[in-house]
Amino acid sequence: MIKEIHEKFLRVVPKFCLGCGNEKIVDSVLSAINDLYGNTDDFVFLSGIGCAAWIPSPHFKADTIHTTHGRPITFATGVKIANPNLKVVVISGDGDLAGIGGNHLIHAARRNVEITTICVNNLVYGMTGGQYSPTTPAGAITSTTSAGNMEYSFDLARLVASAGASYAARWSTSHKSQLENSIKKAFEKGQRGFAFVEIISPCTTQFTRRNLKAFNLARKDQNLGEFIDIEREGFVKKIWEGMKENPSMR
Ligand SMILES: Cc1ncc(C[n+]2csc(CCOP(=O)(O)OP(=O)(O)O)c2C)c(N)n1
Ligand code: SF4
Ligand SMILES: [Mg+2]
Repeated sequence: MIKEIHEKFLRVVPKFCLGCGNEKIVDSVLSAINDLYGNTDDFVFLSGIGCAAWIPSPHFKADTIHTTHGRPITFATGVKIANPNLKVVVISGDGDLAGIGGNHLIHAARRNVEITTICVNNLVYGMTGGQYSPTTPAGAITSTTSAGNMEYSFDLARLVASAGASYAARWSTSHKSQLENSIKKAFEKGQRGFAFVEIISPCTTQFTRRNLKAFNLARKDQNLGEFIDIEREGFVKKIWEGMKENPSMR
């Protein structure tokens, strides 16, 4: 089945480092789309910069926008405002979405912008050499924390839930069926509000080999599951309703 899904949805078969979870995430996202919709006709995928940002672009045979570092949510908000009928999906990394783009993440959640965001949390800046990120567990060894990370990490799914999102969940790449169900839910919820799925997928090249202990600690600290699932009026819907009632808003 996955072979047919690859033929149907991929321009090129992804090649990440050996053991990298990004290939599993490609499969989970595409399987969820295939089950729910059978095609990507109404989708626009946006990503920032980093290994995770390569998941949709250039791989997906679909409309994709590879944006600048930290900014995919801002572009996604613009796309959704321009055409609210589209399914707008951001797929990017922890550094991109919670480091340089952290402010956009919390404000999109606060505004309840109708987009789906999938954050691949590999616990470091993978692409640029394994520097520590805002989600690196305390004590972890990275290329910039050789004596152990002195900082505490964000609990991303809870952060986004408390900022105002309609949906927030966290799974790991080892939880295939729960992850795919959450992605499906986030596609549907993302048409009515801000929907967020964090995927724990430690960078095998830059993180796991140095940090088996810290990774196990991180797993114990950060529970998996759904952290919020509510209905609130979305930002883009309000903008379009406002424009109908008050044409001077246009
Ligand atoms: C403005 C800007 N600053 C820094 C960089 C360098 N840079 C590229 S990717 C990246 C980190 C990406 O980390 P993450 O989003 O976690 O993606 P990963 O590679 O770990 O999947 C950085 C700092 C850049 N491209 N642009
Ligand atoms: S550097 Fe890390 S995140 Fe990037 S492809 Fe390799 S294993 Fe995956
Ligand atoms: Mg990362």
